[in-house]
Amino acid sequence: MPQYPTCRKLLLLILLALTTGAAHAADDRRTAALQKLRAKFDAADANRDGYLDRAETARGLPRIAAQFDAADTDHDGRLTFAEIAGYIAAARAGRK
Ligand SMILES: [Ca+2]
Ligand SMILES: [Ca+2]
Repeated sequence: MPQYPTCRKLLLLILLALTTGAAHAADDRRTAALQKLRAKFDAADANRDGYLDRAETARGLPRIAAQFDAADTDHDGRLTFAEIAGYIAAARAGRK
């Protein structure tokens, strides 16, 4: 058996480990940001119904409150965590 393919396989494995490591770091940052947002959302949700109405949003997430209608994608007058997270992700993607 020649050594070369093994070497190449090892190199590929190292490359794979490096790239997935970088992807994980980005995932970790995203997860940390989402956890922070979740904590803010829960803190802002004064009546604990799982939604933020305008007043709750204004108190807890003033920057989102300014964009309330844009974030409220189903236009029911209240924001779910998914709506806020989705809005932030879209805003971030648009800024790039
Ligand atoms: Ca609420
Ligand atoms: Ca909504």
